[in-house]
Amino acid sequence: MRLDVRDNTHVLVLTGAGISAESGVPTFRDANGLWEGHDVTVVASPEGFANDPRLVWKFYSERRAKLVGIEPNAGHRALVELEQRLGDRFLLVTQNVDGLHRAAGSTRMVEMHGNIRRTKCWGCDREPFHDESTYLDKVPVCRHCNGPLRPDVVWFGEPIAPGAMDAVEEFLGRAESLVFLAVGTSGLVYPAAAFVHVAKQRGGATYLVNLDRPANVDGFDHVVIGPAGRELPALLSAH
Ligand code: BJW
Ligand code: ZN
Repeated sequence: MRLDVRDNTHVLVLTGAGISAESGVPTFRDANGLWEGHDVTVVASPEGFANDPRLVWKFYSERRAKLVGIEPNAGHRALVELEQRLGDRFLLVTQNVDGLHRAAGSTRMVEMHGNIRRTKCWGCDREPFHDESTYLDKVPVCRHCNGPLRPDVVWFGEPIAPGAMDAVEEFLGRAESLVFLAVGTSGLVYPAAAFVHVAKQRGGATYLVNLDRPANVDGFDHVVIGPAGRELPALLSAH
């Protein structure tokens, strides 16, 4: 199968943890969604942070440390090539916080769940800042307000990263002919899981590349089951 891209086709791509799996980044729901016996959806939540910020920083610090030396894979690179062909008729929205799309060279890209290598303040509005430090024993403190610092990622119940939904709306607003492609995502987390339905409502053709059948599989017109590093380059190869 090939993605059907014509002269005026706009392609909106949504990626999830599965696209980074072949780079060696564990998916969110690997190990049955557990980290050291804790439910990751609790560790990655405002309630979890309020209850035990040290534990939450340990979780994110370990994940920061594991990203050192990790490289993008053929799936990330195939999306860079597609962007180069389409220019402004391309937008990539990623749920991933690992920064691998940017490392691969994607530029028309929004990180809707934030970035794990940024830190922000839980207590004040200071600008989030680049941070690769690991905090294993002590919760870091803000030098402006003395409040606890936290990773600049989006937890359940929090609004999507500033500007991300606007970028999607703006893109959909100028898409004459729309193709939507989801890659490596379980279709369990909203609003990302609903993008396929939004695309269909707007007359878009919908494609999926995933290792297994996700929760929202029924919304897709074309389904490719297999690893993204192998299937994406094939699906996106130029005619
Ligand atoms: C491969 C592969 C390979 C493996 N090749 N494939 C509507 C209905 C119901 C509930 C809601 C709703 N709207 C909102 C909600 C609430 C909530 C929600 O969705 N709850 C559900 C659980 C029901 N959503 C929110 O709270 C969101 N916020 C929001 O809506 O705000 C509204 C608001 C407005 C104004 C004020 C306040 C609020 C926020 C969601 C935030 C999600 N955050 C996390 C953590 C980020 C930080 C971190 O990384 O720690 O984001 S949770 C986690 O899940 C992470 C991921 O980005 C996200 C999605 O996971 P993903 O990427 O799909 O990974 P996996 O592991 O689940 O799946 C991987 C897939 O890849 C699998 O299918 C594999 O088979 C496949 N795969 N290897 C191809 N090689
Ligand atoms: Zn502060």
